[in-house]
Amino acid sequence: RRRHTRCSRDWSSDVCSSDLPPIHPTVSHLVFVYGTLKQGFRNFHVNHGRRIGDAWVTVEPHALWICGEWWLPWLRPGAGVDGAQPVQGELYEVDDAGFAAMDRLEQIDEAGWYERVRIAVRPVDPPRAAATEAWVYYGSAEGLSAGGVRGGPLACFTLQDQDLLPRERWHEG
Ligand code: PCA
Repeated sequence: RRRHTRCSRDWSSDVCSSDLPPIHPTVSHLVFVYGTLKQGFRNFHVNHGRRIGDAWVTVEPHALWICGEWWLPWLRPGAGVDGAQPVQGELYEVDDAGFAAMDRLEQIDEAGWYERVRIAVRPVDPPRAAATEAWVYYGSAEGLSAGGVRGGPLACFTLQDQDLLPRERWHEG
């Protein structure tokens, strides 16, 4: 009898998960940045990610150009490109909102700007550390031919490269 009483409890009157305030679980995304989103560079304020490790590098050779009117770092796949090499950058874990902010900055919905794709990256040190997949913003092929190549292919976009665009023009590009 006792057991029966316990088991016949009416659970429908209990507080259940649907009465609790909604939780918005945020998914995290790994993003490899190689240009102005790096720490200390001019768009770092848009990067709300948590930095992982120190320097990372692409597993495949890439062509990192400086492109167009705003001297933007413009990463392209390296296949068949003279001087293509693994390119250095930083890895961040970014939540949904931070990811959306980066997508807006890079104008991935606009033709001729950046495209977000997945590539393999690995820590620079130690060189044998495991590779991982991450998102990266490739510059578009159209943007490269329309905007013109100003420099590269680079192994790494440096603060000196960033200064090729005068500071008073940073807000434009
Ligand atoms: N911002 C992105 C793509 C190029 C740029 O300037 C980055 O830093 O990875």
